[in-house]
Amino acid sequence: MKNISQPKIAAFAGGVGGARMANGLAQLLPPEQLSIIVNTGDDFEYWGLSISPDLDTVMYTLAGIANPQTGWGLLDEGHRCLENMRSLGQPGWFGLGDRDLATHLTRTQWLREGKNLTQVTRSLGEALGVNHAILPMSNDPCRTIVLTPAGEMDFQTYFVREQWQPQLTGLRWEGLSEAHITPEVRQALIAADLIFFCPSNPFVSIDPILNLSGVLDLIKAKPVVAISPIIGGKAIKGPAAKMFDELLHTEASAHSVAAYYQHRGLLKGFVIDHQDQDLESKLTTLGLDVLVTNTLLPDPITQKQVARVILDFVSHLV
Ligand code: FO1
Repeated sequence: MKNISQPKIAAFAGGVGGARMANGLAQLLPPEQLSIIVNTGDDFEYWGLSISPDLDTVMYTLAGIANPQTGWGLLDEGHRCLENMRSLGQPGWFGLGDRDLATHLTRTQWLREGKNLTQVTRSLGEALGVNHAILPMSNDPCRTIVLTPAGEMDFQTYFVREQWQPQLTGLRWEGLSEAHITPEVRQALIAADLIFFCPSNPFVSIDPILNLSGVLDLIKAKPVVAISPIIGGKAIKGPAAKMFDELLHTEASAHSVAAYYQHRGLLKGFVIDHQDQDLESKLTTLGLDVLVTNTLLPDPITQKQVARVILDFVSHLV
């Protein structure tokens, strides 16, 4: 019998909600019990720099230096470089802050020197005092491409430049057939007693990880628990609700999130907010163990409280 009081958790995360949930777990679980596997489908090149927004958002959040208003980028940030880039006729739609630039310059340099993304992320995290393993899902590029009636575009152009307003007709991943999970991700999935899907966008944060060859096989024998990123039919941030409508032509709800994952028979447990407690019985008919609790994650103290309730819940599932 596993030492269930010390379950090893592999958490899948992307975006601000994912980072905040990971931060709650990281406050309660030591590094040897928590691996955070992060989406890299949002990665792109901008100003000649290699940008990995979801890796940086997890790293900054765990380091306690993320901008609390936006959730991404750094607090106490300036934008002098951005101003000058604009005056030089450079694009300015992706707001890179002055302090944040150091991360992108360093990542770009280290990648150019031959470090892989996992090594770069480890070194950046160590420099910022983050002890938990922040694991890119792959060292290979596997970029989310958004399909719209007007053509396709990379994820950041859709999400930031177009403020995720274009109507989606589909998604695809550039490089998916050549991309591999990293040895570190493989090891984390094999060692995990439980897989946890953070409250991230199922389509552009969790699916890019699940799509990678071998991941579904590595997790199918494990208990998987997800927390809904949709509360009261709405996403806290970003296009998740809009994507249920445009991609699946279904109404966004905690139930549609669970059903989306259950089509692949993925989940054993599901966490929903108090606002959605009327969905509990419907969810149990999907064969799910359901936890109803607060799932809003505005600050580190609340993130830790939510994580504690979730860890108590999942300890009965491993
Ligand atoms: N999101 C925005 O909506 N506007 C921005 O200008 C912006 C800049 C930015 C810079 C660095 C970074 O790590 C993230 C940034 N984001 C910005 C957020 C980012 O686009 C999203 O958080 C993820 O890609 C979605 O998961």
